[in-house]
Order: sequence, then structure tokens, then C-alpha cells
Amino acid sequence: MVATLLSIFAAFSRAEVKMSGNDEVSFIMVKPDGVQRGLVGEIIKRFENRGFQLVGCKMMSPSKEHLEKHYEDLKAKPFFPGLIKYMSSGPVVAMAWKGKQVVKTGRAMLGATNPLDSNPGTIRGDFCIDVGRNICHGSDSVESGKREVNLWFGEGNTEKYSLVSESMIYE
Ligand code: IDP
Ligand code: MG
Repeated sequence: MVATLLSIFAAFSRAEVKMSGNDEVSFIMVKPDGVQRGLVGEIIKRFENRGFQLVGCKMMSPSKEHLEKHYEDLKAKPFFPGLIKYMSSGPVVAMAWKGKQVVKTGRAMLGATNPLDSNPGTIRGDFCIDVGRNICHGSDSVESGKREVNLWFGEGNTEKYSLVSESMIYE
């Protein structure tokens, strides 16, 4: 009896661990140049095709204050004023994507910060040239994924639903 209960508990714990791993979120954004260049669908398509789950998506024109908060760790950089100007030059598409290791994999899919260092096959490596016009943003750690999704969507405001394809994506 005790053994049965223990094995049921262990099975639930394993399921829990698996589920929480798949619950990782990354904040992915199509920047103003990506929107202007008609790359919104292309960027969404790559994340969808990979199997990640879209849990938040909105087009918006963020205020300078909002962008300064988003990029607060770069405040001291000489390119900061230019970055804020570029990022507020037009609407962006803000997205929250969910899935196993979505932060690390999302960064790999985006490519290096400087597109000239990005491998072909990555988003930046396929579609842009200058670091100050690198068309997309992706969270750089699990912690910043949570922070940025909360900042752009508000805490608890992403969609909660399961994908019918989930058992075809995760074993
Ligand atoms: P990331 O977007 O790959 O995470 P960060 O170092 O966080 O790169 O920089 C944020 C953004 O600031 C970059 O995506 C790029 O748009 C811009 N940026 C970074 N370095 C430079 C630079 O040296 N000159 C101009 N813009 C830069
Ligand atoms: Mg960054």
C-alpha cells in the first residue's frame, strides 16, 4: 500500500518536473525594422514550426520609459540613446513563447547580436546586416524571460491553454 502510494507520488513528481520544464517562457519581439520589412510572419513561423507555443502576442508602440525599463541593463552603453530612438521609431510585435528551453533555443534561432556574426539559417543571419537594425529581440536568460514577459504583458496575463500537438512534440 505504502509502496503503491510512493510510486504514484513519484510518477506525479516526474510529470511535474517535465511540465515545469516545458513551461519556460521567452520574450520575443519583432523590432520596428522587422515590422517595416514584413518579417513578422516569418519570425512567428519559425517559432511555430519549431514546436514552441505562442502564449502572448500584441502589436504596440512602447513608450520611451517602457523601453528604458526593458533595456535598463544597457543604460550605460554609448549606443543606448540610439537604441531607444530606433526602438521607438515604429510599432513592434511583442510575443511570449513557451516551451522546453525556449530561452536558449530562441537565442540560437535569432542568431548573434551582431548580424554579421550570425550564422546563415538564423533569423538575423538570414535577414539583416547592422547591429543597430537587427530586427528581433529574445530574452537572454530564464530569469529575464520571466521579467520581460511580465513587463510587456503584465504578471499572469499570458494565455493558458494546451496544444493538441503537445504529445507529438514532447515524449
Ligand atoms: P541582444 O539583443 O542580442 O540580447 P544586447 O547586448 O542585449 O543584445 O543589446 C540589445 C540591443 O542593443 C541589440 O539587439 C542591438 O539592437 C543593440 N546593440 C547592441 N550592441 C550595439 C552596438 O554596439 N551598437 C548599436 N546597437 C547595439
Ligand atoms: Mg539582450
